Amino acid sequence: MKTVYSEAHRGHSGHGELVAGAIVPGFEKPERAEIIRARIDEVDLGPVVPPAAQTLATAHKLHDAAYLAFLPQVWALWRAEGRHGPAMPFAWPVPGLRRDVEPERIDARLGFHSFDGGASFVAGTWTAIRAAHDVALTAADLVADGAPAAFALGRPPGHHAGARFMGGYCYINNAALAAERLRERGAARVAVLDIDYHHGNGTQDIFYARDDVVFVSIHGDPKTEFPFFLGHADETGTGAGAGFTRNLPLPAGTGWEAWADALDAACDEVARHRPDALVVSLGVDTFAGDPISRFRLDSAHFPRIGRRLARLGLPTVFVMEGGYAVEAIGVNAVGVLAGFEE
Ligand code: SP5
Ligand code: ZN
Repeated sequence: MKTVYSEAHRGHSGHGELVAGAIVPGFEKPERAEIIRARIDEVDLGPVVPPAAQTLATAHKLHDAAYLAFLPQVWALWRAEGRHGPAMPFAWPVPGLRRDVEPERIDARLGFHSFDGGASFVAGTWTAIRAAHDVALTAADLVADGAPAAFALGRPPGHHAGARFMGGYCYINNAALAAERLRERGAARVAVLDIDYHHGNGTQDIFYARDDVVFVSIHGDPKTEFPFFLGHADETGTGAGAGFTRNLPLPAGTGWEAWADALDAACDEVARHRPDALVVSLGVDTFAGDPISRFRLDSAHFPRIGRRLARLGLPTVFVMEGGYAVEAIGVNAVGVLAGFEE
């Protein structure tokens, strides 16, 4: 399959994140995409192509206009306050505080549009976000044009980004963009299957009331695992979307056997809705060696995931999400894709 990739991701580098009481170097770093890119050549997965020019029109169907307008301005507003280090919020408008007055100060606006201290900005962050957006839409177009599958190798990832908020290393929801583009290009129903370790709260937020995009996710139980505040089994959709969201939370420590059973259940759920196309939110932070996650998959399991997904027989867009064991991320991510192609 073709991989869509842009070097612009490299500008999102040198940022920090707030975790366990400290600002630490971002786990979501450029080496991730570079190592996957190198592995694609090593196993001869297929051509690597640049993204085609895209407008933000599809993003505007998924994300709030004020939120989308804010993202490209963040770095300049931060610099205007005399700051040089990474831009990051420190206060958030939880229920009990007001959200109806749009704040003015950059610190307040960052908190207003986020849910954690994990989506920070440096000089090249917006350019990388925009490139990942173009990458996801281009990969969806390849599949809409008839390719059986395509791989959107962008960063930053997207599945924690909701209609009006960033968080969890995510800003614009790349998987949601791919799903929406497949809808625009004629798919009556699209399924998003999220196999990242963390619940895809942003994707769920965006599609929760819709019956044309099914969201199915396997992830660490949010009672103990990030993003903590969404992803429980009783969340199944609302309004017209009732019955079109399915969450399969698993306890930290889950290994291949139980995870593979959940994948079977997730694939059955996808098939039951008879979608015309599939978007896979491809996180490989389910790997036992992942530094921030707690499932126990081995590198040998990732091709088996790909083979199981292939059995759905659907045109498929793979969108890169998490995976932080950088030394293994190439083998693991490309392992899924190679297994799918078998
Ligand atoms: C896209 C994606 O995978 N985002 C994940 C964001 C996770 N952010 C919270 C990280 C918490 C790490 N805590 C464990 C510290 C390990 N020493
Ligand atoms: Zn993750």
